Amino acid sequence: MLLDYATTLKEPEDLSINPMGKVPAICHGDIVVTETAAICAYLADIFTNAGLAPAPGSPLRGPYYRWLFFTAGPVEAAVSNQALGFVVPEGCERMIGYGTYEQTLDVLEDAVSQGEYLWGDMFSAADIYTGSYLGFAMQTGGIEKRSAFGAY
Ligand SMILES: N[C@@H](CCC(=O)N[C@@H](CS)C(=O)NCC(=O)O)C(=O)O
Repeated sequence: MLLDYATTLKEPEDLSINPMGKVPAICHGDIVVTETAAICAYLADIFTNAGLAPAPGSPLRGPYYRWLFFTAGPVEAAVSNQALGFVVPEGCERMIGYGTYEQTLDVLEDAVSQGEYLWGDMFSAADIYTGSYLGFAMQTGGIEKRSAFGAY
């Protein structure tokens, strides 16, 4: 079924799945999951055969969560605000979770420059999410095309 942002996605049936009236959202049996990063993490944990997440309790969960949440939080907010022309006023960087747009992109650039994937040799759901976000944002002009982002 095709949903339209302005109409069908805002109808009660869909709002009962995601009260934000936004996509993506999944229903897996009785479980509803919204938020792209949460969906990636949830599916990686359910479909363990895909090998997209380190095992629960593994020390690699640290960097895995770190970069999933970094993209979902600071990166998304910084890029959206930048696209809307909002610049964090000087001196207010401490009040904002992402500090500044430049700082957030610098940290992300460093993270994707460390190896083939976000943490070492393992491709994970964090790469799916961050890679997709970077690809989309570079395509739409939300993020400047730094060479490290392109290579990643
Ligand atoms: N925080 C949400 C944001 C999702 C989001 O921004 N969805 C947009 C499309 S990319 C949307 O559904 N917009 C439709 C609307 O708000 O009417 C996530 O990470 O999944």
